[in-house]
Amino acid sequence: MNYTYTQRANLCTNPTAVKLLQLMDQKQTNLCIAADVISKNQLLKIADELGDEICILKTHIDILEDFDMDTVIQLDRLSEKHNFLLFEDRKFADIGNTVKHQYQDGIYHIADWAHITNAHTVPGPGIITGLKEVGLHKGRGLLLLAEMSSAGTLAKNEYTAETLEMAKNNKDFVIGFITMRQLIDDPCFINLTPGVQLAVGTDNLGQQYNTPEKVIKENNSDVIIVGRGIYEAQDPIAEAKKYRTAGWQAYLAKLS
Ligand code: S5P
Repeated sequence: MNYTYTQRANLCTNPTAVKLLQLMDQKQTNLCIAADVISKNQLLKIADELGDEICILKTHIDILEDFDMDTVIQLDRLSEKHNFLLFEDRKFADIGNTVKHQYQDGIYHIADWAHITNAHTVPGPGIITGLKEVGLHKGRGLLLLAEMSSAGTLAKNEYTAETLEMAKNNKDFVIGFITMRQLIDDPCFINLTPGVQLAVGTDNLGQQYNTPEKVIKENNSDVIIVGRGIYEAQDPIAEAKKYRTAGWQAYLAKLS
């Protein structure tokens, strides 16, 4: 059975998962923008101009050439103004003790502003325990990379299966997956899928694209992650509206 995002919110306990599922239905959007730009002004412009179209703004905060703490103060204000969540796509991949520091310390202090972050499971479950020590009491949520969109990815078969087990054992903090499709029928795990454009295709570095319809309706994912398809368009706002509509129509079609 396909639950609405709101019905799923009522079944979950992690506050970030609840907030995300509720705001998707409230705003009628399952679009996450991957704002992979390298200047603070470009990033804040995207957040403000596209904020009403999205449920999540995904950052790679370490690609900014002029990062300062004001960047995340402004992002936080924009996330409240437009009602979206902040997802730092940090892809942690080290032992628990190291990722704890990477999550809370350094110059980015990710845990202090990012509602959501993500991790590879290659080190084993200690990576989740470490991140959880920092993020759980702040109400943050973690996504595990169960699959990747790139050609030749090693995240498949047994690796993916083990990742699902780690998620099931950490349901208080793990709110879902980066994945190409729904992998477990559990309403509290939210599936986010990158590699989305309006036409199927590839880039020249191994990225592989599927359409919003395929991702949401056929593959039963929940959130489309779109980067260059939007921010490299001539009119990013108009393009974001197209992706938002395509993603939302696919969700409605799946429900009916
Ligand atoms: O498997 C993955 C996981 C992620 S989070 N493949 C991805 O492409 N991503 C991220 O999604 C990637 O880091 C980038 O920020 C975004 C895709 O960007 P696009 O420009 O190809 O849409």
